[in-house]
Amino acid sequence: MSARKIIIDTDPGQDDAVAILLALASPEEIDVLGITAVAGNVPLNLTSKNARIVCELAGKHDVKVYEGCDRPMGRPLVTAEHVHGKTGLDGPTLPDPVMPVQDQHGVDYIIETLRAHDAGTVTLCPLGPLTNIGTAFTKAPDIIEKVQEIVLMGGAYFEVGNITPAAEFNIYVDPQAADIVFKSGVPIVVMPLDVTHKALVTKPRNDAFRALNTDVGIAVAQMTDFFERFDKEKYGSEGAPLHDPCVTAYLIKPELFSGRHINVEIETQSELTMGMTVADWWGVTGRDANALFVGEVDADGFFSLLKERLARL
Ligand SMILES: [Ca+2]
Repeated sequence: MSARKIIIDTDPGQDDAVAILLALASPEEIDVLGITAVAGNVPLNLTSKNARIVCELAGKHDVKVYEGCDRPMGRPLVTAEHVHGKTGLDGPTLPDPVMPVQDQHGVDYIIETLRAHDAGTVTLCPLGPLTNIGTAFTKAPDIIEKVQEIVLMGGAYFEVGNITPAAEFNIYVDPQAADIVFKSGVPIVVMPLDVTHKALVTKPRNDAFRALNTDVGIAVAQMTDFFERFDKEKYGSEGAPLHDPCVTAYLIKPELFSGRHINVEIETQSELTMGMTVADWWGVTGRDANALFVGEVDADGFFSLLKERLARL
């Protein structure tokens, strides 16, 4: 089987960084056509810079990184420096990138790439707010039917919210874009907090990254050390959840994950519950399923995959 062609749409973010590293370490399964940065965890100038820092950390200087939207489709930008630090990639000290940003706008890159490929041959992997994807679908509706699948990190049902009591960060930041994506008809796989909160970097798992004793292994251990402080304090859990790598791990080993095909709709009206993923987990609405909403992960399998692949870089 040939490698699956993907575009990673991202707002790094320490967990985005690990997701990108996992993809770049797995060329047999994943062909990263390009990376589009979006404003989210931190503003666009930093997510774009961080995406390039991560490519260079992986030794992949030839990956093309594009800057997409610098703010949500219809709301002011909300960021999350309280989780990820001022740079978005706090933890390790990594050199500024020398790779350039591509001239083309990230949204135009997504449109052009999908138009240039046969229908059903490119997968979109959003790891941040869905602004770039929602904007591309609005600007060029002809590309929607060309997308093979969208595998995204966002939302929650049982875990409800992390940025508000009702909403997960990525969906909350741009609910309008998320609504467009979930109504697009494209097959969607969702990695909500329900599953990412089961992918915890415990002390032994962090030690295993560090023990790789490579630049990548040490940087990943330092990144997870950094945002673990926040999560331990907030949730009292035994380690930080590795949200975004669930997306790229799914592309490599989908058998590590399980969930339900259900209807998911996005709250775009109520300020109280703005960005909530209204997930019909119990099948009470009769509305058509539009997403595979993942609930379980084999965490040991997930971390052994990560360790094995990161060791290659
Ligand atoms: Ca992210």
